[in-house]
Amino acid sequence: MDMFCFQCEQTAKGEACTSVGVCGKNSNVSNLQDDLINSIIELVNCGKESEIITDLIIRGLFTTITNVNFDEKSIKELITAIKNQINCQNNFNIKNIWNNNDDTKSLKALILFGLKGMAAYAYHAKILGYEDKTINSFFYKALRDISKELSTDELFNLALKVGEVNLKCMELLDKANTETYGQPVPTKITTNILPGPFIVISGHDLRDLELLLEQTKNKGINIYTHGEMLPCHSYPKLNKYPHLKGNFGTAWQNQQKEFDNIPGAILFTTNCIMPVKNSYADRVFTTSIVHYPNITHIGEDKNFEPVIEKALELGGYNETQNFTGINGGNILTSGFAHNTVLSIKDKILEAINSNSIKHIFLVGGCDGAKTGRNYYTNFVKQTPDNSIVLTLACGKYRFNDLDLKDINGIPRLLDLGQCNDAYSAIKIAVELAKSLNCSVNNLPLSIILSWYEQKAVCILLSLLYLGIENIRLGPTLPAFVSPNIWKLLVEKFKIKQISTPENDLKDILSSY
Ligand code: SF4
Ligand code: SF3
Repeated sequence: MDMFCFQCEQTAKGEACTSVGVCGKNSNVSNLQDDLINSIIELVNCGKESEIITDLIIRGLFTTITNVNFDEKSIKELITAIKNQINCQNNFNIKNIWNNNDDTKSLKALILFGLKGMAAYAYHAKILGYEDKTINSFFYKALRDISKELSTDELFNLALKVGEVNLKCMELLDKANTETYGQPVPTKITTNILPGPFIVISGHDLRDLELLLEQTKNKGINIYTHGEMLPCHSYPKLNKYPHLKGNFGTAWQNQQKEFDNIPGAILFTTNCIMPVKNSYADRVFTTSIVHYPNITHIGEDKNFEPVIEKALELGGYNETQNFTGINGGNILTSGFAHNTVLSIKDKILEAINSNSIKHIFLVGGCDGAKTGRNYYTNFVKQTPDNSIVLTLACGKYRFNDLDLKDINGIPRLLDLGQCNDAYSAIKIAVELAKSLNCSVNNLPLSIILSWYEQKAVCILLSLLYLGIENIRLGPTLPAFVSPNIWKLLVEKFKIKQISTPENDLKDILSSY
C-alpha cells in the first residue's frame, strides 16, 4: 500500500485510495498530507495555544481537504513551519488510527474530517477579520482527543460536538460575509459569456473575488464566477461591480471539459481544483490554500497582475457564447439566504397553512462525477408543484437552471448560497418551526444531502447535533462510516441512504 486515504465520496472501490487518489492526488502528496496532520497533532499535544499556532492548524487542516492542494513543496513548507513550533517530545502517527478497530477508526475519521471542513470556514471568516476564541480552542481540544484512547460514546459525543462548534463557525462566517458584503438579495445570473477578455474565479473566498474585482476595474476585463462562487452575485457589495457579469460552467467535476482551450484566465481560491490539463494549464492560477505543481500561485500580497495579464493576452471569445446549465437553462437565481427568506416568512407560513405549500425539500450539498448523482436532478424535477426546494452548495448545478415556477410569488427553487450557508437553511427551519409551534423534525421538511468532501461532513455533523432526523444521504455512504456506527446513526437519527427519486418522494410525501 503506497498511501491510505478514504476521506471523500469518490474513494477507490468505495473503500480507500491506496496507490493513487481518484482525485488525482499521488501517494507522495497523500503521505505528506498525513505528515501534516501528524505534525499538527504533535503541535497541539504540546499544550501551547497562540495566534500563530491557530493559524497553522487552520491552514494545515484546510490544506488536506479534497481537491485543495496537490503540491508537495507547499505542503513541506507548511510542515516545516509547524515543526518549528513544536517544543515538546511526542509522536503521533495517523496510521495508528487507521489500524484501529473499525468503530474507533470510523468515529475518529468523522471527527478529523469534520474538523477539516470547519477549518475551511474558520479560514474564510478569519480572512474577513472574524474569529471566535471558543471555535479556535475547540480545534486544539478535538485534535488532542483524536490522539487519545477514548470510548465509542466519548468519540460519538465529540463528533456531535464538532457539529455544534461548526454551526457556530458557519454562523460566524455568515456574519463575516453579510457584514462585509451586505445581506444577499435574490439575483438573476446569466450563463452567457460576452466577447472580450475575461477571468473565471472559482472557490468559496469572497474576499479574493472582491480584490480581483477591484484590481480589474476599468481594464476591459469581465469577471465570471464558477462553482461555489455563484452566490457571490447576490451580495450587494460584490454585485455593484459592473464587470461581474455572470457564471461560467457548472460544478467542479466538469472543469476539465469546460476549461479545455478556454480563452480566459482561471483563478482557484479554494476547492475544488482537479488535475490541470495541458490545454488550459498556462491560464490557471491558484491563491490562498490552493496549490498545484507548476501553476502560478498568487501569494499573500494578492497581486493578481499575472492573472490580469493572461486574460488580456488570451483576449476572450470573439462572440457571445450562449452556454447553458446541464438542463439547458441559461438563467440561474441565487440570493435566498435567511434574511430574504425570513423577510417573507409570513407569506410562507400563510402558504403552508392554506396548503399551497405542502412540503419543503432541502436538496443540497456537493456535486461529483458519479452517474448516480442524476438522482438529484430527477428528484427535483419530480417534486410536486405544491412544494418548494431550498438548495445550497455546488450540488445545485444538477438542477439550478430549471424553471420551477413559483407558488403565490414565492419561487419554488430557492438557492441559499454556498455550502457554509447551510447555516441559512438551519436558521430558516428553526424560525419556521418556532412560528408553527413545532420542532424542526415536525415541519413538513425533508433534507436530501449530496456529499463529496469534508465540508459536507461537518455540515452533516451540525444537522445531527441539532437532532434532525430522517436525513437522506447520497449518492453513496462514506467509506469511513463503519456498519456499527451507521447503525448507531440510523437508530439515533433515522438517517437513510437515498434510493430512487420515485421511492424517496413517495416515502416522504406519504408520511406527512
Ligand atoms: Fe481518494 Fe478522495 Fe482521498 Fe482523493 S481525497 S485520495 S479521491 S479518498
Ligand atoms: Fe462543492 Fe467542492 Fe463540496 Fe462547497 S466546491 S460544496 S464539492
